[in-house]
Amino acid sequence: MPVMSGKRAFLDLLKQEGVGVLFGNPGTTELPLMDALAVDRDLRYVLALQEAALMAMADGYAQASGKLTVVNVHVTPGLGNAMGMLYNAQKAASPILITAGQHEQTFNVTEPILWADLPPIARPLVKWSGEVRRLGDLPRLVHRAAKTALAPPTGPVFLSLPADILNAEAELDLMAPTRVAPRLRADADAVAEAAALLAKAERPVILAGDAVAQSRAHAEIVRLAETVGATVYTEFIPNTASFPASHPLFRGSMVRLAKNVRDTLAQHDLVLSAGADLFALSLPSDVDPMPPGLPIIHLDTDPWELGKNYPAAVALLGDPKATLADLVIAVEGAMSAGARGRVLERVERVGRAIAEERAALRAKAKADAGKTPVQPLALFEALGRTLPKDAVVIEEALSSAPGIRQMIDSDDPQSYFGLRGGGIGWGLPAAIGVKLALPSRPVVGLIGDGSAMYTCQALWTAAHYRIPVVWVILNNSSYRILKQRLNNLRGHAAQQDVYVGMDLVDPAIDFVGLARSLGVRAERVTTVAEVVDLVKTGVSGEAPLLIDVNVERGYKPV
Ligand SMILES: Cc1ncc(C[n+]2csc(CCOP(=O)(O)OP(=O)(O)O)c2C)c(N)n1
Repeated sequence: MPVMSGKRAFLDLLKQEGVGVLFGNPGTTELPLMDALAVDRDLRYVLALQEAALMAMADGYAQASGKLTVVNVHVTPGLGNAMGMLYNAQKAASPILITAGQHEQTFNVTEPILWADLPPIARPLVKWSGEVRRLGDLPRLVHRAAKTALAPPTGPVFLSLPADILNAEAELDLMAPTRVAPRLRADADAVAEAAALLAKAERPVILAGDAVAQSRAHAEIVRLAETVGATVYTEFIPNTASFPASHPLFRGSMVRLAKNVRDTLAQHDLVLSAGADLFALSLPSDVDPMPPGLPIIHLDTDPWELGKNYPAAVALLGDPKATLADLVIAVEGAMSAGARGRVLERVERVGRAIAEERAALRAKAKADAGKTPVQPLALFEALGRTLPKDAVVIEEALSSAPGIRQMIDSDDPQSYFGLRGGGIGWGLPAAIGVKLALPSRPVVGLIGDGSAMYTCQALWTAAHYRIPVVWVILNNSSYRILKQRLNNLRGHAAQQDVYVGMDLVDPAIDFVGLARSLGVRAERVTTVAEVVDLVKTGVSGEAPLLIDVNVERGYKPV
């Protein structure tokens, strides 16, 4: 066995695990790694200037690539800064290995500066959290962490790397990676039960969750929707492209309020949740979003999610791609000739209703195209016609988002990524990670001005490495969604028309100045046509571009 240093072994272990990019922000405890990187020719180190930006960048990369993604941060404050975005990564089930440098183990008894016991800090937000205590354990623990992050249900893991481990040398067996084959098929009897329910349903609805896009199961879920004549929605929190947006049975996302969800679901006699969240709403309500007595077929990769909030008539533990394929075959076998005829009629009727709804939305968007400030729906409609077919949209548009899924066709599983966890500041850096993972595809981030300010340091990373992302900042000079919600409460704020802490004015944030100071080309515009022109140049360019657009700021119901 060769004698190796811990720092060299760590980099070699990452390469064994197929890692090509290391997202990091260094400090003294990471200096051994930075030293090893000085003579490494294979790993690309991507520096971000704040750990929240770093973590969201890594999350974008992990989600878009589906690969193990590695982050390195600096002791307690570095991990602390990353935690908000780690929460988002956990909700997105992103396979990320977060590592942090730690002081030398013999030094920690004195409680040096920046020190705290790291694994317990990360633990609530990861699948597994540990620290390397002996150099001989490093290979086993790195492989365990990687295997765990990638095993279904995927998710982040944490490993603390004390400096003495990285600096020590020993004879080391680097061992080898393990991969858990992900295509778990749900129990065959349960699939047959689910098929029997689907075959009889007269008004089925499918909720397509992130897990569908993650398992690249578009063909299978489309086939199932067509086989049973189901209306399809994505789950309520912004999510990935879990169903092709231009498909005639795709109705978009439901409005994320309990009453709306209930009113929508009440029109159906069976719900199939394919990896969707039942229900991750953001406001409590006296109305239960699930209509009583509506039978649920619940498919997920995570047993924790199955029946978590609502009893499932059938709970299917399995991978969507493998299980939906089985379900299609079982439903086809279980359906009577009469039911098949009714499905054809239903596909026609549901498809027509959805097409009419979209046409009306498009007409509204077109009618608003010349308005100033820019109406977000009009902007999305124009972008939908402009963006190349292979464009990838990263969305953190909050109050501006309604209609986005209907106006922009995101038809493949890597074409759209939305903020999963609700911790804003994710989208701007995530777009950089997505572009690094999918370099040949145009990447456009649609980001609220408030959200952009949480992690705007990421602009420097894009400029430094010349990563050609286009961001459109939907600038309403406010936390508009909070104003809308406070107005809706009809309390003092609504009566007095006073919204404390929600206006981003005085001074107005100069996004153009901010971006240019960090090396990113930027323009401020006021019309849809100007945005479209700039996006066209941006997506074919070699450098990042930020477009600051003045959008609708009204917050009262119209
Ligand atoms: C990390 C974090 N801090 C605060 C919030 C609360 N919050 C939710 S939306 C929002 C404002 C978003 O503003 P912007 O991005 O401009 O979108 P808009 O509401 O104007 O559409 C805030 C502060 C949050 N969700 N996450």
